[in-house]
Amino acid sequence: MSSLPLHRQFPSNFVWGVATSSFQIEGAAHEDGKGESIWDRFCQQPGAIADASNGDVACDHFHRLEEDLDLIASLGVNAYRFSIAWPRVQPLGYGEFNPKGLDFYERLVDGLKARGIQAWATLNHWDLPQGLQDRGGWNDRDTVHRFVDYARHVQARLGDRLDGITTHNEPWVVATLGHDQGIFAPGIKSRRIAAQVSHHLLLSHGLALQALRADGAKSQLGIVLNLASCVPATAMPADIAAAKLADSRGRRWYADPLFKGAYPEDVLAELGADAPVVQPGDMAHIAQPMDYLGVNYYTRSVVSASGEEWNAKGRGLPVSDMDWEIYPQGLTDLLVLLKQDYAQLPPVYVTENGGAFKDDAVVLGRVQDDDRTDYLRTHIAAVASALQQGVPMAGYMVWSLMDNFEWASGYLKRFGIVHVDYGTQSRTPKASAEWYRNFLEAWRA
Ligand code: GBH
Repeated sequence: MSSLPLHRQFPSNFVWGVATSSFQIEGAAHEDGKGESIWDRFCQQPGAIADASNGDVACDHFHRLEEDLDLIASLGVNAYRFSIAWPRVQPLGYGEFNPKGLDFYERLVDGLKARGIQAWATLNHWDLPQGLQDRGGWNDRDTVHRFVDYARHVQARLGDRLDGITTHNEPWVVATLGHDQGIFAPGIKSRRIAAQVSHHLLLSHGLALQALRADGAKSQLGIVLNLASCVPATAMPADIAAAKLADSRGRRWYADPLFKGAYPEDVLAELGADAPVVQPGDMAHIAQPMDYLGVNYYTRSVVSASGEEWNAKGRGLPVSDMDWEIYPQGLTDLLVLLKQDYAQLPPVYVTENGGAFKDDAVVLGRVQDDDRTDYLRTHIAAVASALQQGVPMAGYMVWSLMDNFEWASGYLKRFGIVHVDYGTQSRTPKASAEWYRNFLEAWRA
């Protein structure tokens, strides 16, 4: 533990940001030639979204760009992480590009640059064009090549002004929640398809990196993984083995191919005939060197051999409004583990971290979300601790800039450091936003 104040534990070139994604904030679902995404479609499925809502309006960010740019700048961050909606840029995901599609993102990026804020763009934060889903989606190998075309198109227009480009946000979520559990779009329930999808996501990442570099990339290129530290529920050997397998499924299945060019043997064995079809050369494509790794961290994962869910709340442990345990030490443990396991580990950004809390009440113009402030402060301290242990930490971004469409939870869960009143679309920075601003001011001084 360092005795320096927290803000002094980070170097002056550290990247501090807030993050969002296209589907969760933009709205304008049918404007300027935008095509349908698999999330537009999924929201129509009865029972799929807790409050039966959709992304048609969301935070109306598409129409409130200038106001939101000023809001971002007011926080004192030096980076903003957002995503580009593929169906805006190429309505069907194949064929014609929409000439208007990138206008909005160009205004966004130029607005960030004018305010001295780095622009970090994610190409796929889950809103795949429905047109591609109709052709098999990520299960179809052709989608890999369609993604590379789309990535090149974005870079050709914006690449000179993007500080970072992320190929995919959380491929585990797309594969497992979208294609195995079916609780996220496109709502498929097949372990075999999910495994193939994960391979195609990784392959498209590697091929996109190669293509973007061949085109003269000026941005830092990488991927964002959702990672948890996995710990056994007890010291019983069976639980220890179960935790090891859970770590292989969630972390190593993605990070090993990226950094070591191979899928972990234990998961391959578990999948058996459901293992993905891997063509010669695929693994080498996937293992392209990256300029950075993005890590999204929310909670740890406590694993038991019985498969019984770890009920943190029932055990009296602190949880957020998602019922995810609040466990900052897990972030340090995870980052240290990455450094231990991967000799090639590039600079690491925590690209998402934050919590949902019940704070939808604006009282006299204030939202007093002390629970969120505590969450952010303790997790930033966990990053500082990883830095001291030699992990090449380069940045930290809060999820999220503002309350938004929380996927299957609809608008019922609020992750923002800025409150959104969905009736009026008025934005109110919460106490946590003030804390973050003050923290960054101290760090800059
Ligand atoms: C991220 O997903 C997304 O990138 C972002 O769009 C989203 O809004 C944000 O997080 C908040 O959800 O399921 O109880 O076992 C995070 C997805 C969250 C999936 C933690 C795994 C483990 C807890 N991950 N979750 S649990």
